[in-house]
Formats: sequence, structure tokens, C-alpha cells
Amino acid sequence: MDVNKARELVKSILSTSRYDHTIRVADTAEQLAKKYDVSQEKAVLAAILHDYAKCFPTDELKRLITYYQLPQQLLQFNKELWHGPVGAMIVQDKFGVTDQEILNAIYYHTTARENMGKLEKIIFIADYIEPGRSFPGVEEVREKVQINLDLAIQMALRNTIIYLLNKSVTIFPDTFYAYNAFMKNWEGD
Ligand code: DGI
Ligand code: FE
Ligand code: FE
Repeated sequence: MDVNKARELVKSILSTSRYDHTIRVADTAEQLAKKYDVSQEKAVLAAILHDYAKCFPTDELKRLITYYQLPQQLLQFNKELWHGPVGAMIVQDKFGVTDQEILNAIYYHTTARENMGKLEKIIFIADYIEPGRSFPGVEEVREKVQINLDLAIQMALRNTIIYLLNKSVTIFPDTFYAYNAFMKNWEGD
């Protein structure tokens, strides 16, 4: 799919603030892709499409989880998690995107997971650090990502898990699997 076409598609479906976020994620992902030797074209396309389903009504997301035979387990967790898997399925089904790395980057951009590919990592962290974000600790992650991509993701996951714990909400297992995987890689540091 052509990047300009993708930009038009998401612009027509997202709110202005969500579209602006998407463009900042694309710019951030493009820079990181260059730095970490990943296809910049793929990074920009994945970033533009990553929140495609973000503004879908909850009922529609629920329906699509069943329609696309996505894990029913998703329904037992926060609805904030649903737009990634649903977005990935729509992009494949309706827009003919076949690149598995792009589809995985969209699918897992919220939760992260164990054994992420480089493009998945870049979209996950670009979404977290894009210049519009102001979470506590985001500045340290922005600095770290210039030095070490995996450590930056580990920090982002730790911050997110602490944030979710403090809100007393459920945490999807993939987020813990991702966190543990990145900790294992850096144990003893
Ligand atoms: O779609 P965005 O707002 O750009 O960003 P996102 O897709 O990362 O965010 C969705 C929100 O989901 C984020 O603020 C944290 C929240 N969330 C809820 N449950 C979980 C979760 N995030 C993770 N990683 N794991 C969860 O279980
Ligand atoms: Fe998202
Ligand atoms: Fe996003």
C-alpha cells in the first residue's frame, strides 16, 4: 500500500488529535528505523496504520474480534488493547497489506510481546516517545533509545506496568512476557 494513500485513509477515520499523534509516531519511527537499520518505508507505513482502529466504537471492536477470530481472551482485558489486533486484521483484509512485519507491528503496538522483531520494537517505542507524549519518565526513555533500543523498551514497559498497577487495572499477559524477556536479556546490568 502506498504511504500517501494510507495517510488519506487514516485521516478520514481518525480524530484530528489522533491523526496528529499518528504523524508524530511516523516521523519518530522513520528516524529510529534509519538509526537501527530497518526499512524506513515499512516503519512509516506501519506507524501511519498503527492506530487505524483506535476510534472505532467499543461494540464494533468487540464484533470484529469475533469476526476475525482473534483471541477471545482479549475481551476479558481492557478495551484499550483491542485496536491493535483489530487494526492489523483490517489492514490485511481491507487494504491488502501482506507484509507480516508491518502486520505484527500494528498488532502488538500496545501490549508488546516476547521475541519482538525490530520493526515491532520501533513502532512500540515510537508510539511511546513521540514528541506529544508527556508520561513521567518519558524523557529518560527518549535519551535511552538513542543508545540502546532494547533497554529503552524495557524502561517503557516498566513504566507502563507501574502505571497500570497504580490504576488497579488488569495487565495483559503479553506485556509481562515482553517485560520478562527484556529483563532476561539485561540481567546483571
Ligand atoms: O493508542 P495509543 O493511545 O497511541 O497508545 P497505546 O496503543 O499504547 O495505548 C493504549 C493504552 O492502553 C495505554 O495508555 C496503556 C493502556 N493499557 C491498558 N491495559 C494495558 C495497557 N497497556 C499495556 N501495555 N498492557 C495492558 O495490559
Ligand atoms: Fe494504539
Ligand atoms: Fe498510538
